[in-house]
Amino acid sequence: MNDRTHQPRVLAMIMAGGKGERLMPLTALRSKPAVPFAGKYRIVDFVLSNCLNSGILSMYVLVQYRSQSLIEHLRRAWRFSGLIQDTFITVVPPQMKARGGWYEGTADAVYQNLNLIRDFHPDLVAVFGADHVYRMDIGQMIRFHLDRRAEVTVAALPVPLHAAHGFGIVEVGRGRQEARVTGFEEKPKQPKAMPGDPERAYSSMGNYLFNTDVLLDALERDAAKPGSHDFGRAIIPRLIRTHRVMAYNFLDNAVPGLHAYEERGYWRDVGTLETYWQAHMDLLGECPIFDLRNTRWPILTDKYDGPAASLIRTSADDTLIEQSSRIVEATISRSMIGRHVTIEQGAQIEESIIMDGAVVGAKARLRRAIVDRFNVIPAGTELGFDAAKDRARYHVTKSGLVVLPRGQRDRSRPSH
Ligand code: ADQ
Repeated sequence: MNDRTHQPRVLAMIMAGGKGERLMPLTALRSKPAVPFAGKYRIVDFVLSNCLNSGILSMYVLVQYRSQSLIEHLRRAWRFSGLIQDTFITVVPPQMKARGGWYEGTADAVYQNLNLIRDFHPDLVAVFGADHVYRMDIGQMIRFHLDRRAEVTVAALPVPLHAAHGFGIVEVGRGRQEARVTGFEEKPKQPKAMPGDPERAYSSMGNYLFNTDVLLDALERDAAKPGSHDFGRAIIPRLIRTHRVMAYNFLDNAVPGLHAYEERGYWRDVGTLETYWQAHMDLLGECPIFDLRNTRWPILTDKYDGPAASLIRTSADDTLIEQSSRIVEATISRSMIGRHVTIEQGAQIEESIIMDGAVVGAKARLRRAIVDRFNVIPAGTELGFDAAKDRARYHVTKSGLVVLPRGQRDRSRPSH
């Protein structure tokens, strides 16, 4: 501990190498943490903002697949002045140290960078994913970790049983053993419900706090073993047998400035196109489930100096519109319109996500569409009205969301 302040010295290792295959085609050219969200943000901005707002200012971001877009975003948006010692966000590319290839799982990604942890001398290492949309005061998890004399803490929350097979499922003790992790199973085929709550399972958020010595030792041992080198599959299940591993209930987290109408403990896995779209819908309405207008817990991203959006003879209801967009004689409802979007005369847009630089041609009709950046939709196009027709030409999800890939940037327009 730092003797002067008694504050633990915390280093964040942000795992941002996820492929995000279920988000295709949005992840055709970029990793999942680099996928745009809510207009100007990228998914990675949520974990980085949560760290920053929680006073964690030393962060390594571990990248892997298709990392160019992510690296460019971090360079533009997340430059630190370096005026204060040990404040940094540094991208760590795959090191190929231990073996010749890519990282073999999340634990391997951290293992191959153990020198960075040793050099920093942290008391605690926060190993966090970069794939979620959420708002979390990590300081509260740290206090929990210290109060409970935990050696490892796993952030967890109840999720509906039908979705739980996609998560690490946590079992905790009762009575005096409350919050102590007694079982952990990564993505079980038949997840167990929580005691007293048959509808939900207690799931790991993929965010962990480790005492540094425990992490170093666990990763060294793991590296010597065959099999998967993964926090969820190997490290956590092993550590619960030998160490004091606690589960921090995210629903106890209280973030400053939360509006009364918001969902307490908002956390969304945006790993599929359906959940990605749904998380955008959560931002809408008079009382959104997740309201980005929170000045006490801002979600930060790159600055953009474009002019205000202009709406000309347009009806836009329950819609978020970013800077520099120009919309003429259109009808828009329940949608997210990114920066520098052009929407032409007579277009109709409903429950859709239109990303930066896209063009929606005159009289086009879009319903439940996700349009990636710079895509140009010709005049008169209809999306979301005839599933069979859509399927013949576009990527369409089970529930009928139509997803258009990124187009090429028009060089006469800004890159943001
Ligand atoms: P998943 O998200 O399915 O489950 P994984 O694909 O390993 O697990 O990704 C975890 C994080 O690491 C993501 O942020 C991803 O971007 C990143 N990542 C993946 N491979 C990486 C690599 N090689 N290098 C760097 N970063 C990498 C995890 C846990 C579950 C938990 C869910 C919650 O394993 O127990 O329930 O998160 O969503």
